[in-house]
Amino acid sequence: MRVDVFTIFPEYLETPLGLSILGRAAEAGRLDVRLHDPRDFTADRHRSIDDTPMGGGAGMVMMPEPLFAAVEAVDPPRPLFLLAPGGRRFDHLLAAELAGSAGFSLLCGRYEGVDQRVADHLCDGELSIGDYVLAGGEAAALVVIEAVARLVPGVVGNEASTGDESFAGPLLEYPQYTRPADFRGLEVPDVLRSGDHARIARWRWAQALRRTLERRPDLLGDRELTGEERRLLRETQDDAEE
Ligand code: JF5
Repeated sequence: MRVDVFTIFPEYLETPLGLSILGRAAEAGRLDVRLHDPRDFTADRHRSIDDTPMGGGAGMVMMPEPLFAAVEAVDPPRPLFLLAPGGRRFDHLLAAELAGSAGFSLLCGRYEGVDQRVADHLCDGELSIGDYVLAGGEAAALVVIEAVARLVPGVVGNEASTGDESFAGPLLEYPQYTRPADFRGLEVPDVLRSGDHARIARWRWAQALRRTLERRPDLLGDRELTGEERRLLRETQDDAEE
């Protein structure tokens, strides 16, 4: 998968792209992230990438020339998304869609914004990672790349580990524990030490369902619980009250 990123701060992304899952994916040849600095495509002496808002007002706006020049010179994989608070909300479904493609590209906005002609005539769409304003799109680009990359086949070593996790299915994750069984008197639930795999699977499903009902009922939509789910909650009532 190829991902091209247009950013005036390529250094912002370099280190995280070389670490952990993203670094290994790059080394394995499964992920090819290319960083492009629009400043390298400026024509003027000062290598300007921003200018004052036409019509007046505070702050600076990213100029169209260097952004168009950079994207046209590179001819990056499409779609090209502008990262901005007003975009389509990025979520697991879109991440999975992008993970199944050959590639895509991201343009990081900065300052008070980007000349509207960039959004309208250069990009294919806008993506938002949430309802808050960042200083620039770089952190959002990293979120998108990481969420997509780990769904690309072969990137996360354990294929099973991305399938049944939160947001892949309709439920939140069940709680995980590791050794020691007793940490400062805080004990790992007995069921997980029982070796009874059917019971463990049922307990985990109950926990996931309970957590989802408590923390994110919106994920269940307006559907009724199935008979099996209601039985499960009743069966594991005691665990919940521990
Ligand atoms: C940006 C103008 C881009 O702030 C963001 C953002 C928030 N959610 N998703 C992205 O992007 C940077 C700020 C101002 C354009």
